Amino acid sequence: MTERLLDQARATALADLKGWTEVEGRDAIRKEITFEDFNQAFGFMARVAMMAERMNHHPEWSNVYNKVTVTLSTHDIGGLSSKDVTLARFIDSIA
Ligand code: H2B
Repeated sequence: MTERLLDQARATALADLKGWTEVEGRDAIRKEITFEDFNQAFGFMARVAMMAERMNHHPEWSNVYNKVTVTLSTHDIGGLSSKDVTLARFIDSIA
């Protein structure tokens, strides 16, 4: 069972993630990433999509030309879990 990140564990995990902000009104984190062009943005999305399938953990996201906005939250538990942190770290490693 995936557990919600709370208190100190949550604060520590979020402190390590650069550029991610907490979403107002729900337990989720968000980042807007800017690429050189649409091709770079879509290539990034394809790599994240494959990881998301492997993890069975999927982002909420949108794309406008060279920008991708990613929101991460664990729907099954209605909040942040270690899966969101893992996916955020992967995203930062390839963005
Ligand atoms: N993605 C995210 N972000 N949160 C979830 O709780 C989740 C998911 N659950 N992808 C998975 C799929 C679940 O709905 C399926 C049935 O395994």
